[in-house]
Amino acid sequence: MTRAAARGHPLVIAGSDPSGGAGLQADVKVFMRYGMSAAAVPTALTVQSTASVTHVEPVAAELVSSQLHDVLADGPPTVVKVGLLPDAEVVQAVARVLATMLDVPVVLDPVLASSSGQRFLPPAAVPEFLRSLVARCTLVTPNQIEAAELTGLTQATVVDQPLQAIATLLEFGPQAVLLKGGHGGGDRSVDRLGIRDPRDRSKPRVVVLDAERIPERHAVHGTGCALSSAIAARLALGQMLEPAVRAAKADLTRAIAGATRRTSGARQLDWTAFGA
Ligand code: PXL
Repeated sequence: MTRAAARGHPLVIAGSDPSGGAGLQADVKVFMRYGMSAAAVPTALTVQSTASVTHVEPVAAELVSSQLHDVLADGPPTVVKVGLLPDAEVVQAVARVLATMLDVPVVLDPVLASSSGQRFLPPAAVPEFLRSLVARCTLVTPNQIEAAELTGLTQATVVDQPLQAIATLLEFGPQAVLLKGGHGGGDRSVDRLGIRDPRDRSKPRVVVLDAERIPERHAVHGTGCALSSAIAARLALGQMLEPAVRAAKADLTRAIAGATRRTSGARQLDWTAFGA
């Protein structure tokens, strides 16, 4: 494998998951599988097992800013992946730094709450999140629940009219939206990638990414974190958005199929499925 430094310098800005299945720890592992050593700035410490999150402790916005400042003193990253952000102040701190490097691709996984129900970003911070962060991203990767909260549409509308949800999200300013259908029903896992048309803002190009749903007897932890990091890693390798998303989704499907379980909690992804 090529030496990590030659393959890019990713920056991850995300919450710590000490169980190792999601968050910052998952992101760093995924980047490593693509041959990249990621810089990693924690935005929050969580207390959790693989089964549930019991506490979220925000990192003070000034401390997030100073970590970013010192990490970036070594030069700009080749790609940025943003995950959990715990409050409006941290959202602003991250947005301020990203505004200084507008040519760097940013993949944002809008983790508003954990699947076990623990709130991460307070509802009152969502308008700031949309205005200063979603607006600046290359790609935003909501699931249906997150898309409903970000757009103000009902979840039923997001499920029945995904193109409306994608168009509404694109109006906030990102270049592309990956609306994930993984938490829905049925025997297929259908994601939709909506890409802004620079010539006609009202008509995004939408690609349907259809994969077989792998029967899940137990939840898998960290799928959204791993998918967004895999896409970001592929962008850092110079792949175009659509092939990067297609290949990352195929990687994730294999990682879910190979997931393992130590106790009664959620399974961990098969990290070896990632890599290019
Ligand atoms: O999977 C979403 C997620 C992201 N980041 C952290 C998490 C979780 C889910 O538990 O703990 C830190």
